[in-house]
Amino acid sequence: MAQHTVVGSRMSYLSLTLILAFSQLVFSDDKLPIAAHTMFPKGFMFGAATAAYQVEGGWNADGKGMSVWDNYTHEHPDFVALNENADVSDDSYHLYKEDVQLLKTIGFQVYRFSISWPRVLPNGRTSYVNQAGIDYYMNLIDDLLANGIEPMVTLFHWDLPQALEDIGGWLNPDIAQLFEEYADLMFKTYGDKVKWWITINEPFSVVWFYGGNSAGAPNLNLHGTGDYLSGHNLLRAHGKAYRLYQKKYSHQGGKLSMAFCGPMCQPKTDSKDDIAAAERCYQFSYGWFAHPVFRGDYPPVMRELVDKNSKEEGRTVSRLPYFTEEEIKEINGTVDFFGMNYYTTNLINDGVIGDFPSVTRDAHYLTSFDPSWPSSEADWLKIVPQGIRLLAKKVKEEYNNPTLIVTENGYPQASMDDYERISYFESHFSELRRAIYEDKCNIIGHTTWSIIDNFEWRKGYTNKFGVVSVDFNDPKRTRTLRRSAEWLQHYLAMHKLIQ
Ligand code: GBH
Repeated sequence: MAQHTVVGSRMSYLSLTLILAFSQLVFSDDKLPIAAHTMFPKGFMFGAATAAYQVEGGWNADGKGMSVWDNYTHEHPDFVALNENADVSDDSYHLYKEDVQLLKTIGFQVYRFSISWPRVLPNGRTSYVNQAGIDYYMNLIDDLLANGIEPMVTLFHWDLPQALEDIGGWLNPDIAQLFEEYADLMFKTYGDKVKWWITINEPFSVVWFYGGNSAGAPNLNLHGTGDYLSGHNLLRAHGKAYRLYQKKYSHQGGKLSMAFCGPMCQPKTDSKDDIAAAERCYQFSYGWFAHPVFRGDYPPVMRELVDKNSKEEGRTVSRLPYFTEEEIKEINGTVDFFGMNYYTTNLINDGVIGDFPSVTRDAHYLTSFDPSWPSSEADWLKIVPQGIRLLAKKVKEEYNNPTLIVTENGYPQASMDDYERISYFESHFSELRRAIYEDKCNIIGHTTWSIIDNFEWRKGYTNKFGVVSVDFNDPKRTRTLRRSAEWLQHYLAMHKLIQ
């Protein structure tokens, strides 16, 4: 691993730190003038995030089973930019200790990573456990703890066991029980050491893998049906895993959530129609999954629109499944905090495109970007820092100010001198502090996406989200700190001074 020392500006950073830390101490929270809002509150957790399929490699090592991504990228190489796959990727399966040292060097306190379901359960079921897979995550967790870093574990970040996809994957109602059994094994095995759990990463992304726009494996494109069905079972699975934890593992004292996602939806104009369209956009993305777990059942506007359209299409059964009363209760109240992924914002106006049936048509809105928003190396990601504050405020209002952790936030830039990424984090941190101090949102942490460059799904290795770069042509997968990693190192050192 490349060694990096931060030189030169250390003294000036230190004096700045003392001034900032002092200003934090002399003003009480309420009185704090905006100019002094330069630091996060004491105890705020900073971390970094990855996901198993994106970093691990070792796709068939030591008894691991196939995931849908292994299968799909092998069967359809052209699905991914430059025909890449993540058979090796960062090789974190073998190099995880380097990742832990990077986290430590930069000063992160939390590492959010995911468990590959088929690595621990090659067939997806608990009837056969792959001990080597169990050991891998135990070693990673132990190494994190030995280095003073807290693990935050995602159970499902898109790499479903192919064996379960073969019986319908998230479309098969049995998946809820199978997920519960997998979660049970994970809580039992790692729960003494892991206190932060994310059951499902971005359910709102997963539904597109079943319902359209060719976003990812298994790429079924069942527009307007597969999306709602998979979403339904994702919620049922989450609910069961949470209730199981409550029943069997509450003595472990962990906190559970999902990582909700969208883009943030901002009305294009202040017309009534566009404001209502932006609200529909929110309820059909973040709200789709947050409403059932924070308030019970689907957002009323989703229920109404999908039922209405289904009927108009001559269907006797709504494309959006119904929960039983029992399920509504089982799923409601199953999060201990709001895991919030935020990258960007879309402008939303009233209107409709595409063919029925589809989520996009049901939600009845059009998206665009404000031309003043700076672009990035990913076409979907414009820089809109105020969006993270507006979203946090929306979450506060919708769900009675829940504890909130930004579970993903990051920027793609390949250059080693990645000043735009620094500016992205600087501006998003600043907006987050305003959400905390001015809007009184209960935000307690932030995990940066990502610690290292990794397999960016359909974009392969062409979008680089790491604050640390990885040389994918080097068999050793040499990791090198970018400028942003050095900037974070200073920033986190300052933050530690007020702890
Ligand atoms: C997150 O999704 C994921 O959790 C993470 O695994 C990923 O690496 C990270 O973002 C960075 O992308 O290619 O135009 O069809 C964020 C939500 C939804 C953003 C799908 C990209 C694809 C847009 N993502 N979207 S496009």
